[in-house]
Amino acid sequence: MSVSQIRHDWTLSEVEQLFNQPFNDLMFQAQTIHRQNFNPNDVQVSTLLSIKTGACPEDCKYCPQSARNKTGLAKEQLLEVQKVITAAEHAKAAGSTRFCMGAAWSSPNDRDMPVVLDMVRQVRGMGMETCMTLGMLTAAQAQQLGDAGLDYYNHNLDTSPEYYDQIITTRTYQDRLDTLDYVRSAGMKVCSGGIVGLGENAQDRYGLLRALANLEQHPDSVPINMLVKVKGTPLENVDDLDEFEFIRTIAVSRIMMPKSHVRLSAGREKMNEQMQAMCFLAGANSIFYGCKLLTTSNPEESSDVQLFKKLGINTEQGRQYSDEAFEASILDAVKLGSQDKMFYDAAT
Ligand code: SAM
Ligand code: DTB
Ligand code: SF4
Repeated sequence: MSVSQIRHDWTLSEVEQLFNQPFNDLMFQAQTIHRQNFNPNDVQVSTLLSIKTGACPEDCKYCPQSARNKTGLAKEQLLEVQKVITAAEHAKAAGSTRFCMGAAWSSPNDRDMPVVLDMVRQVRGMGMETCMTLGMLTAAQAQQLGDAGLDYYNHNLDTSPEYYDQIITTRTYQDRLDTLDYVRSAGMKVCSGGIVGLGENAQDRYGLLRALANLEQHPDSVPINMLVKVKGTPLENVDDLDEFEFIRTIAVSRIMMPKSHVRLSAGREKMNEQMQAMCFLAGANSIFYGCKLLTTSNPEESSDVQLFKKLGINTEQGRQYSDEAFEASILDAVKLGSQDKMFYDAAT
């Protein structure tokens, strides 16, 4: 089997074996596959903006925006388009290439669609990639977004099918899969991942990654979030997930979905530089950039710039190295075990 073969038939025991191999072997395998598919020193950066905050009717136990969770979050109406454009301009000036707009909706109301579509057109008109996460969509809403030029739609599976009803009861796993189908059918790219550290067990992490990788087509972008524990949510006191387990989750995502961007997502504020560097080594090649996620904080832009400088990371400019010659040379290097050939020089 080629190490970067695209598969959609993973079994739980195969995922378990990937997770539980010695850490160094796992990291080597993930980094090898990463290098077959991407420039290892490029990281894509996306900036988030909450375009409608709080009072969400869904009961997601992790979420500060659910109306059932008493988090003291101020509820806001849908933002005016001009405010969204101003935030996108700031993000672009700070070096972000994708602008991701999120709304605390169960699903968008048709009467809000014209405003949302206007946001897509205008942000795209600024030369940024666009992403939205608005909850469940109908096929018709997905088509409208696709026709307006939305590049990506984010809709996470969140956790394994087995653990799901411990976390959300107001929409089903199948509802989520249906939205992902509508997004694909409307010609948009799919951004779908999940959260770890929800109190799930290891089998649930295997199940989440298996559900993502066994989709008919791998998501183009796979956000892996570490739970941000927010006071007033039912998960505020859940035990911390071991950091190596988080890094292993990134590495296994990279191996199972070799050509997808794996995003080191929420939770970075609590991670030190070395931990983040390990995540990049494990194959993460995207982050949320900007001092705020949707409602919680994220590292300052300046500290991310410093970290990238220390690590020699470039923000991605659409360069990908997936051509056969590059892949063959990397495979040769792996076979020979040659360190010299393994390391790609970001500056060339
Ligand atoms: N309301 C829409 C939905 O849920 O489909 C879109 C916005 S929602 C906030 C997007 C994603 O953010 C969720 O699916 C979840 O994976 C992630 N998220 C929300 N709260 C989080 C938290 N406290 N820690 C980590 N990730 C979180
Ligand atoms: C995703 O997977 N993570 C982002 C984005 N998609 C929309 C959201 C993280 C939210 C963290 C909690 C907050 O800031 O409200
Ligand atoms: Fe609402 Fe999305 Fe938060 Fe769930 S994750 S409560 S759907 S905003």
